Amino acid sequence: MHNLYSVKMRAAQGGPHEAGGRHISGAERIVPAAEVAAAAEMMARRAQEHERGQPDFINIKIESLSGMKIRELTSLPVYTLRAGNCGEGLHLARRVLELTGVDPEAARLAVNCLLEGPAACGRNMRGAVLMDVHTGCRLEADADRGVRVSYMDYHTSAAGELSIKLAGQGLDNEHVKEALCLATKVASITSIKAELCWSDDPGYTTGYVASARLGYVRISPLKEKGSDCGGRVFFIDSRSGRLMETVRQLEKEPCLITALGMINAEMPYQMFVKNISTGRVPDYGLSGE
Ligand code: PML
Repeated sequence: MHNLYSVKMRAAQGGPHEAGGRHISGAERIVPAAEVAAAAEMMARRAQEHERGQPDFINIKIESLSGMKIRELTSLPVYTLRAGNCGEGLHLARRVLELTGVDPEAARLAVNCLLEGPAACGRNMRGAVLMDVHTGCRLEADADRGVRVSYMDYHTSAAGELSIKLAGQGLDNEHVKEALCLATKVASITSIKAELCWSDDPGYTTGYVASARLGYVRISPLKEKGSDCGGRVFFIDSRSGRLMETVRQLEKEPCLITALGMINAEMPYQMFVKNISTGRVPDYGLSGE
């Protein structure tokens, strides 16, 4: 894996993000030199066709990753849990967060933070909230900016296989592929205990809880159709003393997914708990569920 480039796009309406423009779309890839032009063209088109609106600012950034160490990862196993409505979905999300070791009050605060949207989480914040796993205290240095995860993609061979596997469960769409890639990078950083996310796209109501121990747990729905509230919360143990190093890894360390975890069929919550307590996640004390 050499001669790779990072290609990133961000688009906004009403001027650049840094001048108060409204975020419309963002994407990123890591590709060989020969695919840079095609990736950039695809991103420009994607920015212009986004359901959140027509951007008047599109930034495409291309950087060589030459000389940088690129970590190779296996994607998290995927689970899907169905809820009767958003309230039930959010309740499930809090329970799964608690299974990862997030304090119940921190889980409640994280859900509220995403429900209340950008105004509560920092105006125009495109990055993620960093929250203490025990206390629910916000840890990011700049609450308006948040923490941005960057420099991640699938290796070409894994991307093809992933599409086939996801299609088998009716999940072969960009939301799932990009979120699974990001969640896998985030979960691979040992100081991060869990992540909560749902999309700010008004038409996309599924979200997830992810962690290295439980996998990528999709929950549907987590929000009402038509709502543009959404975002990400990463839970970190601030007592680890690794806050700055964690932010550096999230924002700067390149990762490529070269192998794939299981893509499971939709299952009830109780079966999910049984699955993780008897199978891949030994020694986790979930048998009381
Ligand atoms: C999925 O269906 O697995 C994706 C859920 C989160 C999507 C986040 C986003 O697209 O902004």
